[in-house]
Amino acid sequence: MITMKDIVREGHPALRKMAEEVSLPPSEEDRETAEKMLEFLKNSQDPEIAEKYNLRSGVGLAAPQLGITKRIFAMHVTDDKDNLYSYSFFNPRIISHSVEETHIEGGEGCLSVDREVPGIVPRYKRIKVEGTTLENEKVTLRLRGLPAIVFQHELDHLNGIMFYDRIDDYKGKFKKELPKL
Ligand code: NB4
Ligand code: NI
Repeated sequence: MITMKDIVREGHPALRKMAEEVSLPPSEEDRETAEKMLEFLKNSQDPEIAEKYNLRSGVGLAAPQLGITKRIFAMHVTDDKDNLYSYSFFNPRIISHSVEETHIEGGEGCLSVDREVPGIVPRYKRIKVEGTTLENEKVTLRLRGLPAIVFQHELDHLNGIMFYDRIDDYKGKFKKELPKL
């Protein structure tokens, strides 16, 4: 199983690379990676398992965070109506997005960042996305609110972007505009 020691931290080059497309249908190895990533998220949200293995809780995890620079990420998160969005995606992308933006009130954190970085991270409020699932099915989803934010945070990892690159008043060398389609 994946634990915190498998997750690379800031400074690891994988976090700043553009991840490679996964060839489809996914290889057994890529499917196992994707499956383990989703399992990590479930474990991290289970109080007993999280305590036993010292897992920080997560709603998303991207392959570059395991040092694997491939376009794979997992999300396991519920929206405000308690709908569960539990997926591992290969080659996920945003098809279209709202003009309207949103953000998490208290800012974002990252399992690859062992410090708190205060500041608002602007995200699109609504996105239409597609990706290939563990079952090798191409799916299209409309996401809003937290699931949309999680998808954008994970997609950023596949493009070498860290959440603090997008903080309004952050003046680092990696400061990013939201992606133009
Ligand atoms: C990814 C998220 C950071 C902001 C918002 C939130 C948590 C992460 C990072 C957007 C994406 C991981 C991946 C949480 C969390 C709410 C739901 C259900 C019950 C506990 C769980 C806690 F853990 N971020 N952590 N950070 N990342 N909400 N929740 N709760 O997931 O670095 O790239 O179990
Ligand atoms: Ni992250």
